[in-house]
Amino acid sequence: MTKTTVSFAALAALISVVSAQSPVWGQCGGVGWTGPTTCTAGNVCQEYSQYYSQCIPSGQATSVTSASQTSSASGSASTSTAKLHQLAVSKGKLYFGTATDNPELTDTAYDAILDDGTMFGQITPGNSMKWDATEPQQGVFSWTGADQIVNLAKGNGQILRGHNCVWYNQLPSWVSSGSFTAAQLTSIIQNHCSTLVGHYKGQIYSWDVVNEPFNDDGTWRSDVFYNTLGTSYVQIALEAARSADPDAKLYINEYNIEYAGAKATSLLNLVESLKAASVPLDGIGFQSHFIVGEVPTGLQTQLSTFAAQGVEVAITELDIRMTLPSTPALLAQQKTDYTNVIKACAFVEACVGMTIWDWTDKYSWVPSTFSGQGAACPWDENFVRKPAYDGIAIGLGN
Ligand code: 9MR
Repeated sequence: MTKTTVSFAALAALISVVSAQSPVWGQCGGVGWTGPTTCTAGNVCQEYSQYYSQCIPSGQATSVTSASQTSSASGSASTSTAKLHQLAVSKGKLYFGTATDNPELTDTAYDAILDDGTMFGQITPGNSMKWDATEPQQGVFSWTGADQIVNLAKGNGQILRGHNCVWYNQLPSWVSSGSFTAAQLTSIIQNHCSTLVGHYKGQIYSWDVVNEPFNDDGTWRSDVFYNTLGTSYVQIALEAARSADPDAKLYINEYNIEYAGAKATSLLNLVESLKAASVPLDGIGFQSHFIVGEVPTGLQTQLSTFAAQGVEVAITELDIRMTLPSTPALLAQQKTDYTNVIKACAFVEACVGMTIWDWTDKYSWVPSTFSGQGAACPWDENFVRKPAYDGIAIGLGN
């Protein structure tokens, strides 16, 4: 009878592979992925494409049409040879940039494109500066993920947008489920924003200090901040950020303000009242998560209207999704749509730059949130440029 001997080291390695679990927002699957395929408690492994699955909080999981079923329709290709950040600068803009996220950075083919400072002159961390990542327990700050992206951008000569200090979403439960007095929550916000912004003092071009404060009907969003402090939380956060880094541009970032309506009006009124009260506010971010064929025609007017209140503006999270599968007609419309968004910013002097919410369909947030939709980025999931890429170049005058 033969005896099988397993070395202790091999056994330990096996146990660690079997027992390891990815944390929230960590990768948990995809072609070539050899790490953990399960998630820590409270999170589920959500497939974004055949190449990438991510741990997300259980409440945010949806059923997904895999982006792998959605490759760009054949016959549609980009022909532009221009580099987007270079074009933006030649148009007098500060940057053309992209969001990225830590788990993607293990993808070396992805990195090769991300690291091209002539393509992307600006980076926004998609998740790693959020409250759940940076202050998971009260007073305990964690910079690992955010530092990785800040260092990468600095190494590439790319400027950074910080995202974000105060948002109703991706809050650790000690904040979202806490029951605080107004004084306690004031000091919690001050400590969070000043520590976060202060940690990166001098390294961040602009901060989304307050993210998504309004409901679509223009009422204030009900969350721990508004429910405890009323509208004053906005001022508290902006002032804390200003003292922590006087040179960073301080933004409020919002969606569905790209066309005239109740939400845009509420934000405009807020800008006016903050300015009148000399609260530090430098910019308004237009997220710009659009649908093919439905880009608001009033975008340029909206950018100008906000700029007239004495703030700069920026396109901060652009993507233009479609119902899958993509077709040549949808991709052609998407190209036109990208051109129109970029032109709107190009024509408004106070619009400083544009950021896409990741550059490739491989890592887009869209399919996991809108079932059956995707293909929202200018590069497909195989890093092939789509007609949308040429659309951006055209919008930048090329
Ligand atoms: O891109 C982010 C995605 O990975 C997260 O799952 C999601 C969870 O809330 O947040 C995404 O980014 C959001 C951004 O922070 C604020 N505007 C909307 C973006 C897309 O949901």
